Amino acid sequence: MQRVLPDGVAERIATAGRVVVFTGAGISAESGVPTFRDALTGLWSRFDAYELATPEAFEADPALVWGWYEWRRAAVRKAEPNAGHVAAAALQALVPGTVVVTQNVDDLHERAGSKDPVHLHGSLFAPRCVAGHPFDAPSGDDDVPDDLGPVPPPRCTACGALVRPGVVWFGEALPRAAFTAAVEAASSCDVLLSIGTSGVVYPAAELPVVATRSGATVIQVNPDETPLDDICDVNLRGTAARLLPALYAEVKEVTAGGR
Ligand code: BV8
Repeated sequence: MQRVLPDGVAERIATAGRVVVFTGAGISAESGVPTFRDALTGLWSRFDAYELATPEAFEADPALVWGWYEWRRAAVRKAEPNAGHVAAAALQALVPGTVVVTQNVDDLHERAGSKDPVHLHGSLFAPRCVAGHPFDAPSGDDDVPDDLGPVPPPRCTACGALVRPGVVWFGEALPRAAFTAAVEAASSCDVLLSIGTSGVVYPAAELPVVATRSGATVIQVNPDETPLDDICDVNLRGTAARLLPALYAEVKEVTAGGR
């Protein structure tokens, strides 16, 4: 397999006490899950994801926003983890102190075998009512039509309040435990891999900066330039599903004493 890492970097990862695998929408792109900056498709194409993912939008039109999340849930259910997710899970198994920290609300890291990924922005599969009661969404909604439109959200079985997606909307605080764990991991890691994120959404985008300020080696995997390029020690230009397996193979070779 063609080498992708500059000299010494595979050794740095293989011998690291702690590694953070920080991911964004790009790692799920090759699974067919549209990234946040990809224009929305179908009936959603006339909406802006940054506007729909807000408490204001849900307040104004709960059925529109709930319908959008039902559509995304169905798309993720139909998707499969790709070689990028699989390599991240394999790296976690190979290098014990590895933590996966994701901005993604899909469950593809878990389905690829990653242990306890930290979801900074919540999950599509943890709805709760606006009063905070968890809501047990009926599973098996795989037959959701592609042109699914607005769907009135269900009511909480405990208090009757509206049920909302268990995600963090713009203007909302991140779950304290998740963000604290992520900052703690980034400030004490030896290596942080930033995979498929544009680095524009805060406070998540601060994590690579926290890592580099703490002396960690920061490696970016992205086919395009991002605002993180300047703080990264290594910028690997390419897709997650192509580059992460190659990166993993090189680290494995080192741990197997092959280099
Ligand atoms: C808050 C869940 C305050 C919902 C999401 C500082 C400066 C400026 C603005 C702010 C700031 N601090 C706060 C803000 C405001 C705001 C913000 O950051 N705005 C941005 C847009 C300017 N932040 C917030 O509102 C946060 N909350 O600040 O609250 C507060 C504090 C205390 C008390 C009360 C309130 C909340 C932010 C979280 C919002 N929720 N998601 C949902 O999913 O519906 S964010 C959502 O968008 C994703 O989770 C993700 O984080 C982000 C999208 O970014 P990426 O994942 O990077 O994806 P993107 O599409 O942008 O890029 C994809 C990348 O992959 C590209 O680079 C592409 O080249 C690459 N790629 C493509 N294909 C591949 C690939 N890479 C590899 N392989 C491939 N195949």
